[in-house]
Amino acid sequence: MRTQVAIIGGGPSGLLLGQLLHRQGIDAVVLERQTRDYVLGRIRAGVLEEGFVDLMAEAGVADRMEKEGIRHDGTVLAFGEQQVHIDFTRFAGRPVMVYGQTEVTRDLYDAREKAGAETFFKVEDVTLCDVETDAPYVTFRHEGEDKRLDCDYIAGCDGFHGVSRTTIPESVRTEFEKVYPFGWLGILSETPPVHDELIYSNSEQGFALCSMRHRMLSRYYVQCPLTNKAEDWSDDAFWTALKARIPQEYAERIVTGPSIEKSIAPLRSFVCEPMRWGRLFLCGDAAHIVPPTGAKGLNSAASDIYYLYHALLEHYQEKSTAGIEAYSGRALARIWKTQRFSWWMTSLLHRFPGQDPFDLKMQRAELAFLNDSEDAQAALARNYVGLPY
Ligand code: RFL
Ligand code: PHB
Repeated sequence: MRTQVAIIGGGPSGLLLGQLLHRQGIDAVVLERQTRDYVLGRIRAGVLEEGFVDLMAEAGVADRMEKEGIRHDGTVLAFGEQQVHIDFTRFAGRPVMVYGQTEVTRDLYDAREKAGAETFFKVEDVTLCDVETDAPYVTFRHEGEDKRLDCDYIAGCDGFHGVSRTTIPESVRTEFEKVYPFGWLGILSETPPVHDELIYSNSEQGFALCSMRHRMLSRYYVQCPLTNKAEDWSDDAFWTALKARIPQEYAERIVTGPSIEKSIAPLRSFVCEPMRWGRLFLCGDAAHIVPPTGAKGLNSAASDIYYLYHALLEHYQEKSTAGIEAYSGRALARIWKTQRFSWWMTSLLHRFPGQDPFDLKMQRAELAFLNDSEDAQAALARNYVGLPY
C-alpha cells in the first residue's frame, strides 16, 4: 500500500489533518488502535479557540458546530465568594466556542467516511520504519494480516501513549515534565448548566470548574487526590463537594441529577523536543500535554495541525521544504507559551498539598491584581481565546 501521508492515530489531531489534506487532494491513510465507538466514547475537551473553529471550517466540517456550539464572550474566576469576570470579546476581540471534543471527532469521522478516505481501525503492532530516510514506511497488523504502508511523510498523532514519540531516538529527544499532586474528577449530567459562562473556582476545599456541553448537558469538575477512584465517589458526594467549592449564588441554584459519566484525569505538563525527526512529525498529545485548567489540550493539538498542514501544502504545491524544516520550531514556540498559561492557571486556581500561608497569600494577591488591572484581564483573555498561529 502507498499513500502520501501516513497518519498514526485517529483522534482529533489525526482526523483534522486527514480532512484538511483530503480537501487539497493530498492522500492520507489513518491508522487507529481502537474502534471508532471507543474513540467517540472518550469525554474530553469542551472549549475551542477561534483558530480551531477556522480550521474546522477550512476542513469543511463546521456546519453542525456552527449550529449546536455555543459562543462564550467571557468566563468567571472565583476565589471564595470573590469573583472576577473576564470579558474575552472586549479584551481579545473574539469569543471561544463551547463544543465537545466528542462532537468534533464525530464530525471528522463522518466527513472522512463520506470522502471515502481510508481508515484502519483496531490496528496492532504499529512500527514506524526508516523515518530518517526519504522512503519511510509503517508496518502494522490488521485483522490478523501483516501490512506495510509506504509514504512520503508520517504524522504521529497517536497521543501521549502512542509509539511515534518513542520512535525518535533517546539521544535526539528531550522531554520536559511536571506532574501535579492532584487530579480532576469530572462528571457529565443531563441538567441545565448553572451559569451561561464557565466558572473556575479556587475554594478552601480545592478547585472546581462548572462547564457545559449544551443547554441540557453540564460538565463539572472538582480537584481530588490522585489516590481517589471515580467509582468511590457517589453522585451525592460529588454534588456536595462541588457546591462547597463555588460561590454561594451558584451553589444555591445548581440543578443536580444523576451523572452519565464520571472519570478522574491526572494533571501533567509535558513537552517533547524536537517535534520532527526526519520525515516524522509529532502532533498534539503525542508531543505535549497540558493540565486542563486553561482548556488548551485540544487547542494546542490544532495549532500543530495548522503548522503541519501548511508545511505539507508548501511541499506538495510549491515544492518548498521551508515549512517542513521550520515545523518543530514554529510549533514549539507556540506550545511553550500555551504551557506557561496552563501552568499559571493551574497554579493560581488549585490548592496544593502542603501549600503554606504565604503561597495562599500569593494566589489571593494574584487574583486581587486580576480584579483591579484591566491589563491583567486582557492578558488572560488573549491567552484563553488563543494566541495567534
Ligand atoms: P488523542 O485524542 O489521545 O488521540 C490519539 C489517538 O491515537 C490512538 N493511538 C494509536 N493509534 C495507532 N497506533 C498506536 N500505536 C496508537 N496509540 C494510540 C489512540 O487510540 C487515539 O485515538 O490525541 P490528539 O488527537 O492529539 O488529541 C489531543 C486531545 O485529545 C487532548 O489534548 C485533550 O483531550 C486533552 N484533554 C483535555 N483538553 C482540554 O482542552 N480540555 C479538557 O477538559 C480535557 N480533558 C483531556 C481531558 C485528556 C485526557 N486524557 C488524555 C487522559 C481528559 C482526559 C481524560
Ligand atoms: C470542559 O468543558 O471539559 C472543560 C472546559 C474548560 C476547561 C477544561 C475542561 O478548562
